[in-house]
Amino acid sequence: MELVVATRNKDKLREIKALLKELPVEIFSLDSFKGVPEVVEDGRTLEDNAIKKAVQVSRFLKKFTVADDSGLVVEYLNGDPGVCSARYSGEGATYKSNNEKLLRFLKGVPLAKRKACFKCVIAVADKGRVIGTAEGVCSGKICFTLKGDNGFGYDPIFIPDGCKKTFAEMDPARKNEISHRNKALAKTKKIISKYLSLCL
Ligand code: ITT
Repeated sequence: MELVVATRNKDKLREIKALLKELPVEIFSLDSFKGVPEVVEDGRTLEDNAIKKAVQVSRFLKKFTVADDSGLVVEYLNGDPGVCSARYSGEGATYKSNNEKLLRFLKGVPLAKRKACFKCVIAVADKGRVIGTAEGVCSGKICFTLKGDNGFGYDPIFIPDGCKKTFAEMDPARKNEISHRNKALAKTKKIISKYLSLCL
């Protein structure tokens, strides 16, 4: 069976493929198809955007689709960057410019006030219809400088609770064991299994 992951983010796709490796599905990203219209991520929440991506792509490609919308929620910044995580530092934002902006905004803030969490919402859709959504959260704090070369996005500045290393300093398999994406995908697998057995 084929499963489309409605993303062009290769880092995200790598993690999703690793986390779904035991499912009997062949995974494709949007890069495998020509002419898929860009989905405007203008929702107010991660869930809005995940649903919008999954529904539009599954309708266009007529294929079973999952979409991941995720972000970093920083308590001291009233929840920013949140749903705007990808474009936090504006037009042409990069992982580096986003991390630098965040650290600048937290300059002088002590560790006890640097609480944050990653949130991941996955939406599952088939032929333009939502089958279900699943959320995963990983809590931690923002450190003071970028550390580590693994992972992507905000991984170099995020230390999960109970850990001493940032996500970017960890082995990728360790991040996958405890991440927001793992938690959301564990629930997603149940949604997919249930739906597929109903469709058999
Ligand atoms: P698609 O919409 O094509 O899937 P995107 O990069 O635009 O790709 P999002 O809209 O979900 O994805 O934006 C999420 C941003 O949050 C992403 O670009 C990263 O900067 C950050 N992010 C998401 N998951 C992350 C993770 O596991 N570790 C670090 N940063 C992450």
